[in-house]
Amino acid sequence: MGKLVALTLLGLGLAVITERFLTLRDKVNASREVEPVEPGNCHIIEGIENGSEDIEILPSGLAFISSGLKYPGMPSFAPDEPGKIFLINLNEQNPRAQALKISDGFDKASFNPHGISTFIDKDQTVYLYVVNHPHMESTVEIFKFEEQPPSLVHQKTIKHQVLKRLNDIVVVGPEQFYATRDHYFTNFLSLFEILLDLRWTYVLFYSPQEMKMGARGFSSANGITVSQDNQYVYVADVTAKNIHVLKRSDNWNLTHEKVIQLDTLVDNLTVDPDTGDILAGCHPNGMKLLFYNPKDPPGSEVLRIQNVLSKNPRVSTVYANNGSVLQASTVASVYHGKLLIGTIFHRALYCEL
Ligand SMILES: *[C@@H]1O[C@H](CO)[C@@H](O)[C@H](O)[C@H]1NC(C)=O
Ligand SMILES: *[C@@H]1O[C@H](CO)[C@@H](O)[C@H](O)[C@H]1NC(C)=O
Ligand SMILES: *[C@@H]1O[C@H](CO)[C@@H](O)[C@H](O)[C@H]1NC(C)=O
Ligand SMILES: *[C@@H]1O[C@H](CO)[C@@H](O)[C@H](O)[C@H]1NC(C)=O
Ligand SMILES: CC(=O)N[C@H]1CO[C@H](CO)[C@@H](O)[C@@H]1O
Repeated sequence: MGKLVALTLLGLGLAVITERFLTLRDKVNASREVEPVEPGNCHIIEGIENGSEDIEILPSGLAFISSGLKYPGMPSFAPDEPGKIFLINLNEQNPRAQALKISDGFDKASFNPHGISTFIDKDQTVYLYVVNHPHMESTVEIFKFEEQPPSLVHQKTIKHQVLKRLNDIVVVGPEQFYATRDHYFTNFLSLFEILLDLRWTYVLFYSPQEMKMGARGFSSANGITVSQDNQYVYVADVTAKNIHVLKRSDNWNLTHEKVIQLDTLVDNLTVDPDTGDILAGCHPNGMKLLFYNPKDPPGSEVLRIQNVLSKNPRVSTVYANNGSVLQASTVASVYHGKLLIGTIFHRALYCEL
């Protein structure tokens, strides 16, 4: 009798896992070849070949790009080189990338930059916050940006047991930020986490005085950004293929407002400073990303979401490519009619809109 129960349970367990696996396969296999879309004058940015994972553009038109991410399960073309932060001036006719000099004061050899965010203080000093994964841990590094000569001066490492397995960050005040925790486990176990659809990942709020849960219930919380008026937080749930719109309260708590469902794996988000639209860097075909084949590479897709807070937000494609030009886009950021598109491990693209 006991054996029968055990067998039944085993059978049920296997059925659940099989069903979840099929769901997962559908989830990551967007089973969609992208039709090419190009907004106009686009070209590859010289000097970036090994990733442009996240992009932050300052109001002055200077852009920071994090490069060289080593992330479990993702390809890397430069697995033995430390990561870099590039600087690009979008006011130039033909912008070129320049790797920023980084001061001593932290372990540069294990620099593995992921999500980035900037903070400008009252004196117009620019600080760059970087989610770093030295030896696959998670820290937040704070740098001061010096314009002449362009360099990053390390100020501080924030390391806390709450700040584990971080993905992206959005700074909302001095040493105050929201961060996404994208998974709990490493490699093998994280597959079960996704298979069982645990939705354990979350957004947290961090400040030196207080740390708290911002919002939970994401399959895999990834990119994060805030609306122009600072009242809403937008979170990309990559495996659920959607964007969560969360309302911020005065004490930094977040409440779910709505979900914008898309048909693509949504990676990182930015807001168009001229219109307030969300720009989303997406992966149209997850399988090609997980099983990388240079002959049939993963493509790129950038979506624009207009009227985010309305009943019917409008979704349009800004850029799409099958990987022949740009592989595995993660993020897109605009600055007065100019568009920069970043990728996990590939190149970076500049377009005029
Ligand atoms: C993914 O989708 C494509 C196109 O529909 C299909 O040919 C392929 O078999 C799918 N792959 C998997 C692993 O399901
Ligand atoms: C990219 O990585 C390869 C392999 O490590 C290296 O040869 C190349 O110089 C790197 N390119 C850039 C622009 O850093
Ligand atoms: C909001 O945050 C406070 C702490 O700052 C917490 O005690 C409270 O439970 C939170 N409220 C909600 C609705 O999450
Ligand atoms: C991608 O598109 C280019 C041109 O649009 C085409 O030449 C190439 O064969 C396509 N590659 C794949 C793998 O479909
Ligand atoms: C800034 C940011 O969210 N970066 C993420 C963009 O998403 C890629 C892929 O999941 C992540 O690798 C980085 O997560």
